[in-house]
Amino acid sequence: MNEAMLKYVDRIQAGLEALVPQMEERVPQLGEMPALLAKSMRYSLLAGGKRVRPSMLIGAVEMLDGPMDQAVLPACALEMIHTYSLIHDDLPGMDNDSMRRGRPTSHMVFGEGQAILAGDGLLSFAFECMLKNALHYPARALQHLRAMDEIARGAGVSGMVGGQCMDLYAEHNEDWSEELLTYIQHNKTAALFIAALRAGARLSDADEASLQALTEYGTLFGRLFQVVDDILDVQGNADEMGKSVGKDAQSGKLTAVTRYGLEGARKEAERLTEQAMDTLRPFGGDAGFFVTLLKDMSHRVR
Ligand code: GRG
Repeated sequence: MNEAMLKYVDRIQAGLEALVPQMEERVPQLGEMPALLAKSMRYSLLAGGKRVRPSMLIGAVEMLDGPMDQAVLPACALEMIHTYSLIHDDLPGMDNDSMRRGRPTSHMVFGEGQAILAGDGLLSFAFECMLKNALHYPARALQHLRAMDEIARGAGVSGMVGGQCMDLYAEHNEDWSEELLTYIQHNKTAALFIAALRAGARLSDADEASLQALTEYGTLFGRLFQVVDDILDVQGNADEMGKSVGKDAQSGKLTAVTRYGLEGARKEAERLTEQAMDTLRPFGGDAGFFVTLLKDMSHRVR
């Protein structure tokens, strides 16, 4: 993990700890979250993910001279949404995985029903926390609502949920077009990175040109992230990745590797890296964090 990211991750970790605290196990009072739900939410949330998406949100705010103190909560909320997506993605009805973030998956520990609820809980709690935060800054409520709008759309039906829908669809259909693969990469994976960057830009009152450049970076970075994940599914190590590998071809998934082969996917990763680097030009030396993030990502498959 690079140095700037470590600095962000400390704040994110502290924010998450405070938002979903450990609770005493007893029958909950009216209006209280059950300790069991807090436990299953914390189990996945604090299992040591890389925190790339929330770091990107805070990184965008820092690059654009926005209010860093107001960015931590939306960043934590974004990580809750990402964690919910991982819990649901691992369920028997989706990818049916038993390991995630180096631990048994939520449904292996808490059972399928409680795992579904841990995901539902994280998704709804993320919006509850962001709304509370927006109300805490009445003079800047519009910026917070705009940031929430970016996150809601990135996570939703025309974003991540839409991408996951087409990912599952492709497992049972022969229509493996380039267009479908791009849709899946863009929506299932890139949409949350784009949302992180655009939410950071909204909190910072960024101009249209910066929003556009960050959208392009998020799109290319997110597609690269997915292609790297596809390559590592073939050549990666389960211990290092904290999840099972070698499942994509077996379960008939449409990925850069199953569509173009390993060499084709590597070339695609190089192309996406170069294009993403170009999108950072308007930010000059201020974009150091995003340059490093991109280099770290592309080096994972070199
Ligand atoms: C269930 C609505 C819904 C969506 C699921 C996130 C997702 C969409 C699917 C995960 C499948 C997958 C392996 C995608 C590859 C890209 C990805 C999102 C990897 C996991 O993200 P990391 O590497 O994970 O940032 P950590 O644990 O570090 O946060």
